Amino acid sequence: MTTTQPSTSERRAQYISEGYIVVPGLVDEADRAAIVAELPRFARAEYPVANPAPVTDAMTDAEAVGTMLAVHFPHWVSPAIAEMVRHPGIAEVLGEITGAHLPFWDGGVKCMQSMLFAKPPGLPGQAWHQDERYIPTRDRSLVGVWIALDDADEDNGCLRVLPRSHRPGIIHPLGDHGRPDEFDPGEESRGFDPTGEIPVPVSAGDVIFFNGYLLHRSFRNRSADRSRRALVNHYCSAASLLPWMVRDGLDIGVADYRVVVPVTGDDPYADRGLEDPPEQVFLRPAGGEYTDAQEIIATDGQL
Ligand SMILES: O=C(O)CCC(=O)C(=O)O
Repeated sequence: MTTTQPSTSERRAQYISEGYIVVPGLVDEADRAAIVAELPRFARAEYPVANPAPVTDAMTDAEAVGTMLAVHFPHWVSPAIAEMVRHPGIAEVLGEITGAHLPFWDGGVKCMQSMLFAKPPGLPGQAWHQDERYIPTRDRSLVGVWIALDDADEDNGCLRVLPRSHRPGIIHPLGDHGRPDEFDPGEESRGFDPTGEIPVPVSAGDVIFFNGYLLHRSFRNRSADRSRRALVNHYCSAASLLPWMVRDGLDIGVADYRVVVPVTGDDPYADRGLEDPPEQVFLRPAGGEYTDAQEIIATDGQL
């Protein structure tokens, strides 16, 4: 894979046109290793976990990590991952592209979510979806930042995208995917032509940036012995209100999720303050639902 970096304006133009860009080698080996080292700590519940995995001391780290597909919101409790949310190279690219669809954007960016994927051999992918469906910014500033912790290819279930599918700026309806062998529980976007879908193979340390309206999915990890680990963080314009995980009874027009991390620029809502994150993260177990754990956190009184 080439390591030639495109210019800032080329990256921005490709992001606007295609809905995603790949920046090779953005995360160095030390940072990559620091994130990878966090996975067994979550599997062994060395950090506070709402739904701990069935892991014993006798298990190797690989066996322990093999019990889970992903960790939700690891940056709430892991200093290494909190640092990665504000990684300078990633912040620089976000400063170029986050408001690429907003002519008067002032450069402010905040992070609201992280997910640490283990995806060991045999574990399923995610069916077609648009992240904007779940994290509503509605101003086209939502960016997924997919940090490859392993080489990822079609064999171990790399990210797959439908280039240019972000262009209409519409949210597609959802339905059952009916393929539990391929995808984890969760619905699938419908009502679009998937012709033109492409895999996005990357090397460890490469970073994919994709628009929140871009249709994407991943397949099962079919490899015999290769994990497909990735840290995926989500960001948006600091000016976006985020009616996400809205408390009962709150006016949706003013609801604003404030468990966020300021990354670049000014926070125009700074006078509201930030909210502390919940004290526990939750795991998406291998082969299991995770809604209950999400509810535990959502009713923890802090979201
Ligand atoms: O990494 C994957 O397999 C899917 C990630 C994804 O769909 C997302 O972060 O929205």
